[in-house]
Amino acid sequence: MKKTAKSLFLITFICLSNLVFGQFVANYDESKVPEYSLPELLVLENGKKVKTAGVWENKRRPEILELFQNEVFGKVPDVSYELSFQVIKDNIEAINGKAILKEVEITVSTSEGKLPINVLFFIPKSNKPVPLFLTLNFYGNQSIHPDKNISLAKSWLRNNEEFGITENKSNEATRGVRAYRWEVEEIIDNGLALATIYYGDIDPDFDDGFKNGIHGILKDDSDGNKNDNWGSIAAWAWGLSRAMDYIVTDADFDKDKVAVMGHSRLGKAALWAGATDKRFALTISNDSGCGGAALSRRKFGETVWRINDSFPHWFCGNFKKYSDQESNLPVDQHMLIALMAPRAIYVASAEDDQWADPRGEYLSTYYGSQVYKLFNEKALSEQKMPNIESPVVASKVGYHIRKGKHDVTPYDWQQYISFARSCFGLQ
Ligand code: GTR
Repeated sequence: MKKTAKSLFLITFICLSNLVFGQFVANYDESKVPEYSLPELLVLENGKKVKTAGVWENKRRPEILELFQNEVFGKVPDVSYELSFQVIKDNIEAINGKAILKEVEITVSTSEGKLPINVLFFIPKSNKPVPLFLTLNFYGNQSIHPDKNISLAKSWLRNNEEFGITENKSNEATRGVRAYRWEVEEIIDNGLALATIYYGDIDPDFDDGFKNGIHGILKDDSDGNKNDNWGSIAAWAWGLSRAMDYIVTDADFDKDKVAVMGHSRLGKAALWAGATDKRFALTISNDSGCGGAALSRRKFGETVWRINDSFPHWFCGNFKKYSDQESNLPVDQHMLIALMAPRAIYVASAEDDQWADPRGEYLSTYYGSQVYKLFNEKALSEQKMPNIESPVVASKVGYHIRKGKHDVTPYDWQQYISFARSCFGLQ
């Protein structure tokens, strides 16, 4: 065999055996990114070009939203539910007297049962309604800050040796274990509030055939099609909207200035929340990667096959059709970014987080931002990736890539705070 034929044979063999034996080798080589063409953002399904904000809003946006719903994240069941809000803690001095701590229990009730979701707020002392960041967290509200007044998470928690979490339960020792990811004082000092929910309160993050969490009490198979049933990301996004249902009723907050923010899988959820709920004025995706801000067709780092294989419960059944078949996807993630327009969007990556494909995250922000021109707002002008720690901002669209690993750092928060302040007219 010639040398090239031999290496071709070897590559094919490795690829096939990886697929057969379920192993996965991520591509981190830019020269091996397949050629791809993205689905047209500004062309209607009937082939007509989208030239006005009106056609975008009334025709193209609903088309794209429906595609993401049916093929990627899944549909929220069309089942009625009731919400009740109970303020369980209020007016507790926090953050060296600069803020107050409040907790609200949202209860979702359906004919199948009840689900409590606990929302923690840190609110700067102010005599007028304040803007806020609404976020999800990975290890319980008590993990984001050592304040002893924060209620411990009651729902299922992922075991974590480092944090002393065993038997899937929170405990006193988990207070503040993730505090380094949350710039609470900086947020408060800048006149914004912070709200957070433990994501497991909405839907525990493991595959149990959708029996627990909100999936267990809000379900509808009446159309006989299970393939477009909502996955966990759609459930977490739905939970963020229910928190928004409360926020709009509370005079402490300026409901027109709410930013939804999330990291990693919770960044995917924040993006879907921003896309499905126009009450969010700003959406922030921190290192959200595959199924979030990164273009799927690049197959760089984590791919659709890999994410469906590792986390079958995150997306809907239909998304499995696109495992290793990205070019058949009727959407790509630049269209998810575009769904935010003309509201604000900020996407962030980390240099060492190649698994999340920083370049793919930037490119989808760049391509998606083109829709802002229809609203006479600026789009990102450079297709070229910005330099490390040199954020690019085009009025309602922002992006940065920072040094370091997959994480949320003070640098990230500084950019979010400053972008939010500028979007919300605080400077
Ligand atoms: C990884 C997953 C990513 C990202 C991350 C996280 O294992 O492959 O898509 O969501 O988890 O959420 O921390």
